Amino acid sequence: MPTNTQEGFATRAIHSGQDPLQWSHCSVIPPLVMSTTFRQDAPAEHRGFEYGRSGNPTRNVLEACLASIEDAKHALVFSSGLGATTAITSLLENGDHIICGDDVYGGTNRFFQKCASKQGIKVTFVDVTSVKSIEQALQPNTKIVWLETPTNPLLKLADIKAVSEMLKAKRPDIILTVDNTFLTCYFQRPLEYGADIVVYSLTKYMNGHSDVIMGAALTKRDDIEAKLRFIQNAMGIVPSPFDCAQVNRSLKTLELRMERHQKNGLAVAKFLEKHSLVEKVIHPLLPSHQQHELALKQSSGHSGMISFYLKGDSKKFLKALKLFTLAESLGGYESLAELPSIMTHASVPDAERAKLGITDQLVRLSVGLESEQDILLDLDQALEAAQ
Ligand code: P1T
Repeated sequence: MPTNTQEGFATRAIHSGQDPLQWSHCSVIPPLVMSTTFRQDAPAEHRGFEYGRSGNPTRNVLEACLASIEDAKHALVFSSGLGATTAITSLLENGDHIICGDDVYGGTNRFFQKCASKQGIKVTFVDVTSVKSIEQALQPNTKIVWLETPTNPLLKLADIKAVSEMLKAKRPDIILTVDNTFLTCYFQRPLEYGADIVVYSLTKYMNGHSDVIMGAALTKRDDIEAKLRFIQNAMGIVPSPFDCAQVNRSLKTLELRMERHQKNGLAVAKFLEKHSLVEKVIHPLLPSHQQHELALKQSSGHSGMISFYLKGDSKKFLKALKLFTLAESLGGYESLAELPSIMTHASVPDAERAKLGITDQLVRLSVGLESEQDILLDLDQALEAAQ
């Protein structure tokens, strides 16, 4: 018999926070509580819930389950991934400074450049593959270092442990935040490497069914939780109970889905790497990836995210796809393809995009859970059409 004291990932995803005995009716599936308000026994005397924005039983279940699978102490969910980003940024004051990776989701870049700046928050974008670049960008008013790893869309990696160690030595007051959307806690555990906050677009792999927009922030720190809990309610960036129930259901299959995304994604990466019309494939588990060793050290696998440079006409390629859907977003069971330069990353200023290499030849794939052979056949015929 195994002697593990901690339950396995899938067991926790299925059961954490969901003991039927906590509800008088003992429903096996957590109840979906849609009520926006809760009866009080006497003025300001309630049984844990007063108003749906401040707290909701279905939301609590999801937050408990998320905290368990991430090995965080606290999880807070928000109305979108960018809602979580807004909440975390609201920890700062006018005049504070953020260091953010230069290759991040276009909406994150836009939020920092166009919204956070209006609150008087300064942002420096740096290449987070280099700990030195981050160290050199530190300012006395720096309050957050924001890493996305792997990055969107170029799948570059930041060494979370090395960044955390540098910050602990130089500036332990700085909050290290890691966007773990591309890998999920199934493949990568930033808190174990010293991150203070893990942030998610739950819209992606965590929900995995492309039918919910939601975000989350997870932390082991009570001080950060207390501030974010206040912000969640006071700023009103909350998701609906229905959406919470959807994501909670989706987490049950996270392990199964991630394994299959990884298998299909790797098959696609190997196929593309051998194809004459493909200039370069970016996938952290390919030995050709510039940080392959770090990928093996820092994560236990990779999702279905792949980017590649095409020699042919990328618009013709995308139009010719039949099984893959041309659409933004990622992490759902269905395969998606997109052109970051004019879709997900159109809001990144032209010069920055050019510097990073987000050209019109760069295609991003979110490889889904369909049959491997059908995925490969579709790519093959679309590559033919792109000649
Ligand atoms: O869409 P939303 O739930 O608000 O999440 C924003 C977000 C945050 N972090 C990462 C790494 C992301 O990829 C995203 C959203 N990304 C897309 C919609 C996309 O197609 O890349």
